[in-house]
This record gives sequence, structure tokens and C-alpha cells, in this order.
Amino acid sequence: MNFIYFHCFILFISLHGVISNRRNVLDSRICFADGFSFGVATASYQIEGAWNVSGKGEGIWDRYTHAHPEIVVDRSNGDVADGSYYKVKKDVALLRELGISFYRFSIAWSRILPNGLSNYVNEDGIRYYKELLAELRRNHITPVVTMYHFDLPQSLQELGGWTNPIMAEYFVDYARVLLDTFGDEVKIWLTFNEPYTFCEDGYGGIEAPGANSSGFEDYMCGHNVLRAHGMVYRMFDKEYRKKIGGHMGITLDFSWLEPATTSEEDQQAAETARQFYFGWFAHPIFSKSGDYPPIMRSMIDANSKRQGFYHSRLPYFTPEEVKMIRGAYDFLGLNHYTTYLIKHGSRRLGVQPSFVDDMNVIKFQKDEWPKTNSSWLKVVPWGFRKALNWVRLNYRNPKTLITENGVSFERGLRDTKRVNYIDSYLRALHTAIHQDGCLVVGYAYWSFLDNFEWTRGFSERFGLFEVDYQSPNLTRTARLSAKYYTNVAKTGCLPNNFADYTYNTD
Ligand code: PNW
Repeated sequence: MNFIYFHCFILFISLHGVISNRRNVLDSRICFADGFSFGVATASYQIEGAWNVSGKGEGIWDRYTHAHPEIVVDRSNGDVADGSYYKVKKDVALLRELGISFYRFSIAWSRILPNGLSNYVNEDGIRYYKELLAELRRNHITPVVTMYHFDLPQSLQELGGWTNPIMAEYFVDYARVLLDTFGDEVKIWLTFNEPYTFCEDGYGGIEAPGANSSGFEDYMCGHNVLRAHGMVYRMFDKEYRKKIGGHMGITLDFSWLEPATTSEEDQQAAETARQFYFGWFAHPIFSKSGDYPPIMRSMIDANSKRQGFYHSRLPYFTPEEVKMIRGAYDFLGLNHYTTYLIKHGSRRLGVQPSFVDDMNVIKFQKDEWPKTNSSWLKVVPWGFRKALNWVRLNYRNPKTLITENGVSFERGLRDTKRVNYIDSYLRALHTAIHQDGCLVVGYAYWSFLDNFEWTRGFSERFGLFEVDYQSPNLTRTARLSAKYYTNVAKTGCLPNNFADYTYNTD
């Protein structure tokens, strides 16, 4: 068995439920199974920089941050970011130091296809990712590759971006280039990162491309992204699986949504919210019946009618599309950061029509929950366990890879709060696996490095490594959490001597 196959084997044929034999009977540490993998995650626009170098085409985040610097809190952009485009050797050396077994990164569509279309391939883009893959291979780190992490080529945005049904076909062409070019090296693929986030925030809100058309364009985007995902998965299954092997999934984000009270109304509202926020993309792919969640279908259809539309604002799939999309996965990539409380929205809320209005719930967080440097992110580890169990119960316990979990705090290397966050979330994950039976095969911390956090610029730092944006070579320095995570990745166990990571600096 060659090396890459071996790693995929280890990652995916997980020794689910088998307690690690790394320790002896007197060892009371919490340990993950031997087959469980630890990794870290990043995304192209957030770390690469080199936005217009060596033939790369313009992406929507290039255009958006240049045209509207005021949208980003510190008026920054990803022009330079972490300069990872120039630091393949350095970054992989740090990954190796971490002792992790996989690295999740994304490919910038416009670096490979500058115009978004497959008739012109940018050789330097291919060179860059090939170099990265070769370096990972040399260091025995398995690549997990996201095809699309928010950065559509600007030329395709001019055609309406994800609101245009033809985007699904262009995405298939792009995926074909990736599978043909990198399929020998990459065996674990994710089509999309967080369609909810880029459809709702990008087409329903003010993240790039900033369409700000909630209740319309967000649903169009979601519809075409689901079609695109299904089409790429079917192509992979039919034309590539036998030839190159591998596994394909999609990454969805799921913040746990807990009813604010025990009232029937709030329980109902929380379940509706889960179906809207997560089921929107999960139900068509992972449920037995496929298609949009019934509650989403009926509420948006009814609202559309009441608002005087002849057609529902939520598009309909053809029966063939339902079938194509249903079951289009080998595994689920899950991003989880935080938890919200949900109350029934007894009055119509804000703008009509909109996604939030369609759902008719009120979402908030408890003031007592520990704060972080991201306004949306409170530390609630028990929500992770609940989210994983909801997935297990609703979608027949799919094989799951945690593709992101992480937290932002202020600058500084003594990040004891981050160590606490990771440790508490890993404990919740361990319980979900070993007590509840959730089939989770690996975990990636977000993020490897501090990076460009979209409209929050460089103000929110998620890295295990701090990046000094003042220094000309963008110096990376390990935080305490890097030391903690290295220990976890190397031993597969959560340390008992937690104090080592909370009070000492070296
Ligand atoms: C993720 N929420 O998005 C993205 O995949 C990353 O690119 C990003 O850097 C990371 O989070 C940290 O911000 C999310 O509100 C944005 O729960 C918001 C939420 C979750 C994920």
C-alpha cells in the first residue's frame, strides 16, 4: 500500500469505538482511538496573498476589498495576507512540527483558471499547489483539499455568480481540472466550504459579492451550489473513483441551536432553525428522502404566496436533481464553533422578505457564556456534543470529519484561553464519539496561522501560530496552544497535566 493510500485508510477506516492502546491501564487520560486523525485548516484567500501574481485572475474578494475597503473593519485585504504562496517550505516545516497527520487547505479557482473557465489553465497556479503537495508528501502529511472556499473568479461573478444556474457547469469543469491535475496526490476532497455562509452572507448580506438580497439570491445561490455539488460528486463517482480512488464530501457549518426555554413553541422554533441553518444544505444531501427540509419548503412557499409571488422564492429541484444530490457524499465535513439560543419569533422580524423573516425565530447568545474576540463566538463546548448527536440521529450517523473548530483571542503567545477552548471542545467530541456513538474520524483546528478573517480583517486571530504582520517576512511564532495541540496530535490523548499548558510559557 503506498503512503497516501495508507493515510486515507487510516483516516477513513477509523477504529471507531476502539479505545486507544497507546496507554497503559493506570493512565487516566482521555484518549482518541488510534485511527483518529488530527489536523489543521486554512483557506486560500485568507493566507496566500500574491493576489495578482504569476497569472492569477481576480477573485471576488480581491474586487470587493479593493472597491469597498470600508467593509473590512481594519480596511485590510488579502493582497499579501500570510504570504503563504511564497512560504511552502517554511509552512510545511511548521505543520510537521505540530505533529499533525493532515492539512486542510483550499485551492483558489482563479489561480488555476484565471477567467474561471477551463479553456485557459494557469501553469504557475498548478506549479504552486504541486509544490505544496510534494512538500506535504515528503513530510508525511495527508492533504485534505477544499475546491471552493468563498473565492469565486470575478469574471464569473459578472455573470451573476452562484445565482446563475450555469455556474454549476463551470464548477464541474473546474473540478475536472483539479481531479485530472491533482487526483494522484489528493485523495480527500471537499467540494464546498460552508455554502450557508457564502450564500447567506454573500448573496443575502454584505460579505463578497455583497448582493444583500436575502430571501431571493441566497436561495438561488444555495440551489445552484447544491446542484454543483451533486454534479461534481456524480462525475467523481462515475469517472474518477475507480481510476484515482479517494473520498469526496462537503463542509457544512453547524452552530448548535438550543431552545431558549422548555416551552413547546421554543422547542419547535429551535428545530425549525436547525432545519433552516443546517438542513438547508444537509437535508438534500444527507437525509434519506433528499430535497429541502419539508419545514423550509412549506414556510417559504406559504410566505411567498402571502407576499403575492406566483412562484416560491425557494426554487424547486426536478425529481432527477433530488436523486442526483441525495446521497452525494462519502463523508460529511463539519465546521463547528459555537452555540446560540432560539426563541419563537412571535412578530414578523425586520426586512421582508428575508431568510430570517422566513424562519421566524429569534437567535441570541447568553451574556454569561465566555466571550472571545469574535462577537459571534462564545465558548459553549456542550453544544458541540449536541450538534454531533443531532447529525447522528437525523442523517443515519454519517462518517464525519471535523473540518474546522477554533477560536479567536487577542494577540499574544500565552493563549491559555485558546488551550482551554480546544481542550473543552475535544472533551465534548470524545464524549460524542465514545459515549454516544457518533462516527467522527478526525478533527482539524481552525486555524494553523492567524489569517485574513474576511470582513473582520486581521483583527480576529485564530492561529496556533501568531503572524507578525509588521515584520517584512511575516514571522510565524508558535503560541502555547501550538505546544498543547502538538502534544494532543502526537499522543492522541488530552493531557492531564493541563497546568503545563496554562501556566508555563515554554
Ligand atoms: C468559518 N458562525 O466561517 C470559515 O469557514 C472560515 O473561513 C473562517 O475564517 C472561520 O469560520 C472563522 O471565522 C464561519 O457564525 C463563520 O457560527 C461564522 C460562523 C461559523 C463559521
